[in-house]
Amino acid sequence: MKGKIFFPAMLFITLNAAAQVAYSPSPENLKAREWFQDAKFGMFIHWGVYSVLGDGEWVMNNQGIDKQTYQKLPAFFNPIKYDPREWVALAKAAGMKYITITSKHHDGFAMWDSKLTDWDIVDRTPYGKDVLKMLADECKKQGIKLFFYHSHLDWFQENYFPRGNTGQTSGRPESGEWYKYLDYMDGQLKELLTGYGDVAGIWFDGLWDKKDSDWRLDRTYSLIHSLQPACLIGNNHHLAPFAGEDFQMFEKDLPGQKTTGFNPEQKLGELPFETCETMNNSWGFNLQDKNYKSVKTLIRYLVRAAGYNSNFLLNIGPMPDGKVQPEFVTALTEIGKWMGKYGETVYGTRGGPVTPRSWGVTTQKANKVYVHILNPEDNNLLLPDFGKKVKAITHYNTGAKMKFKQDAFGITVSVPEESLDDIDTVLIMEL
Ligand code: FHN
Repeated sequence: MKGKIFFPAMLFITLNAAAQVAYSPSPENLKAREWFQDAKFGMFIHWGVYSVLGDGEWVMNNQGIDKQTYQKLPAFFNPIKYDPREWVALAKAAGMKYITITSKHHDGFAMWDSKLTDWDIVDRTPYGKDVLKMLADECKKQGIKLFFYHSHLDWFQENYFPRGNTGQTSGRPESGEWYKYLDYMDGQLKELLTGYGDVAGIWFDGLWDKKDSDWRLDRTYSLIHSLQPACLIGNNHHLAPFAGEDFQMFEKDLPGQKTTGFNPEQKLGELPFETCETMNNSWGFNLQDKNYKSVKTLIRYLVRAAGYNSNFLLNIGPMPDGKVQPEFVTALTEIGKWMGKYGETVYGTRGGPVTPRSWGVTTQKANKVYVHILNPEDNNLLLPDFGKKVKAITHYNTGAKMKFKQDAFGITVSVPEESLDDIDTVLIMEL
């Protein structure tokens, strides 16, 4: 790895120099990327010992809890109602095709039976079971793919030193061996990639905590791809993708939209996209957060994401007893009903020929373009010309033929008031 930094073009980009050099994705990996883009909709799960406090996954940092005190938490984590069958069934009922669960969040706690530490669910909690293994087995049974969210950032390990911008109150000594930490992280990833069946992807997060460090991404990414070539690597570093990554993610934002402040430097790459969002305002279980987004808002986010050629990863933060809060279950079930009806216009599509507009988005599959009108602005909709002859336009719900005209100015289609749907009015344009 070190030798690569002599490459003049890379000298000034520390992280690029550390990424998987000369990465050429395997055929299995390319196939997995296609699958990923077709799948479109996944369930994000933030679950850990922090859930006990009902104050989100950043509670250790935000409440300034030191390591000593935080270690009391696992004793209260006893999710006796955890039933992976229910979780997977819920994801499927919502129309989701994959699950991405936190194997380790920033508190460093391993949600599987790690042999490299006792800071894990089997060694420290009264529950004593490997919840990831249980979930992996169930996903396999129910035919849904599993990704692991894995935090680079670790507020617990002493070797995570020099420390980054967060976790300053954890009470760790002012010393540590950085490369030992990276060895430990790679060792844990190896456990996940060798003991849990096919892992559809690793979703990294937390690199932004120390973005100028030598993260040795080359070694980590190569390890993952050598163990499971089809495993898709994504990294929520909020920058343009590095070599060795297989998809690009956006947090609480559609690709290229820098509305949240998370992604100011983020550039769009060529890889498949995914955007993630919360159902209220929290990732990990938050007892007081009642800011639930409506089903309509969430469906529209999913549709917009598809129009931006992106997947949508929608988060739940299960409760410490292992149940998913009823508000989430209800909303996901409703979304699933909508997907049952409109799935054709989302799954297997790519961003359509008309780029996202204020009125909505387009998606496309073969010779069909799905026009999703989310904010109708007029009774006539003008689509810019995209160089293809339109044969017919029909209303997705009713099958009614829509009046339209195609000329040098584009395609004008009449969308009368009575044809509008409150969530999404979909028209099929046949090319
Ligand atoms: O700090 C995390 C946060 O807890 C959560 O996991 C989200 C999910 O995208 N990502 C991080 C912030 O970028």
